[in-house]
Amino acid sequence: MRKIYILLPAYNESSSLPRLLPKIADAMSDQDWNYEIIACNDGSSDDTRSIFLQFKKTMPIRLIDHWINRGLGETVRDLFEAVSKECDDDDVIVRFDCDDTHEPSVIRKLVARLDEGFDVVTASRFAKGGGQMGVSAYRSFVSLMANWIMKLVFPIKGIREYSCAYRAYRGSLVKRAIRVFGNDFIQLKGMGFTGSVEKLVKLKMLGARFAEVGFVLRYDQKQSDSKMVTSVTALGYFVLLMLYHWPWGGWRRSKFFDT
Ligand SMILES: Nc1nc2c(ncn2[C@@H]2O[C@H](COP(=O)(O)OP(=O)(O)OP(=O)(O)O)[C@@H](O)[C@H]2O)c(=O)[nH]1
Ligand SMILES: [Mg+2]
Repeated sequence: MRKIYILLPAYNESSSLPRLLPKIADAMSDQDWNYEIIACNDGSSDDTRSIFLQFKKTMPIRLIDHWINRGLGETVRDLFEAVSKECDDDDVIVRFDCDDTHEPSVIRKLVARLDEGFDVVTASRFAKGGGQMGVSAYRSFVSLMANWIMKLVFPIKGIREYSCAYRAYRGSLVKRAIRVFGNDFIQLKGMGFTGSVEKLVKLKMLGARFAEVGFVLRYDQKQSDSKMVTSVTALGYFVLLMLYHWPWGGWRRSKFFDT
């Protein structure tokens, strides 16, 4: 039977996890799927670790521990490495945030779209039925501009949502990405939240087919503090832009279709 792997990067999310984890169990209960959560507690200084261990008694949770905070890039790298070792080609890998702004009920829609023949499906505020709640006008404007610029500089057919990392990936694609890129699947690990766009770019280089489904970002439910350092992430996007478009050997010219 096909398995759904849910990857959760978590840093100081003790206020959100007790609300989020039961929603995952609920979303999975009415599906004919096997599922497993692979969570990485990234050196949290709050109760994140013990909350995962508590829920592990009743839910299929595997916990990876970083004893020091390594940042989102390294955490997501470790999660993808772990899942690529064991997933089958037909399995589905879903990754979303632990801050209770990403509703697990969307997983069903992501998988249905994947089954239409896509390799990566993004939960998108900009697709039909999408939107956001509780986001300030200023933040909405910045996010809209950022996504518009990314569409311009990293055009990917089927993608309008670049900054939201709630996505489903086909198992075969993730295995191939780790085989081809290794540790460089997420090269800009230290550059804030850049890795989530870098992954799209790298998967495009592998010839992946992308699609979106509409989803509503529930920022009104956010309990934990924001961990995004805007300046580092903006710098990361600039570095990614350079690496991709660099005229002498930039990634844009690399093709891995035959690997
Ligand atoms: N492992 C790890 N995860 C992190 C780190 N910082 C943030 N995260 C996780 O990454 C996800 C996204 O972090 P958020 O703070 O929600 O960032 P965001 O969604 O881009 O922006 P905001 O919701 O405004 O904060 C959450 O699941 C966090 O727990 C970190 O240093 N290490
Ligand atoms: Mg968030």
